Amino acid sequence: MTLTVPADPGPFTFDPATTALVIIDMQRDFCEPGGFGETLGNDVSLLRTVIPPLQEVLTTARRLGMTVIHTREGHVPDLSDCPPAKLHRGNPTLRIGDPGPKGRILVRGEYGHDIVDELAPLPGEPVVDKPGKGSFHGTDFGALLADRGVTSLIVTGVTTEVCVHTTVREANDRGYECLVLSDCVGSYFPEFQAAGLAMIAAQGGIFGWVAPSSALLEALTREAVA
Ligand code: C5J
Repeated sequence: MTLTVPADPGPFTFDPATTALVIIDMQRDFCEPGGFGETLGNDVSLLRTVIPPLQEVLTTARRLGMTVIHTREGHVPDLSDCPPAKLHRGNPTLRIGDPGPKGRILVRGEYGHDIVDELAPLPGEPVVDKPGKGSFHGTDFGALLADRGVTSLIVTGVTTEVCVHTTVREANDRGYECLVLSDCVGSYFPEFQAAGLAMIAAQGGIFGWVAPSSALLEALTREAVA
């Protein structure tokens, strides 16, 4: 079954049976006050705007039995998987591993590291813990996709220009077709949001396709009715 979504730079065609909804790093550490994002001086409310449309996409994907994969950026408690360059870079109020209001910043197992309640994974939905910005680096993400016969990705989450972009670039190089949902990805910087989306679809879709979630939902709803 092939579905078509009107997208930029042109129609995105996919088969829901071989497509995964990928939800990148919708963690309290990025989306709620007191986490990693806020320690870097960011306004986390900008990221929270993606939660309602993403909830709708997630509900529909689950109803249709599509593969859903969540990711979380973070580090093991002894920080042995955190390169010094990442640990010491910038001037945050709290560094990775420091105790914060939601537990140790960006450390696996801590409350702040986990996914926001609104998008909590269901039992059986894979959660990929990644030490870097990309979802393939240092993880079993590629193997999970291969095991499930996935060839296309619908990419959502935060932040557009960092972990979403890195994942889409990694996926593109590995031959996956990626549709990025413009209202289901978010940035602390409106200008990066606009540029990040434009860069994906530019040059005939150099990294993939971009469409609003309404366009995907329309295609999936037609599938559910058919
Ligand atoms: C960042 C991410 N921005 N998930 N991580 O550090 O995009």
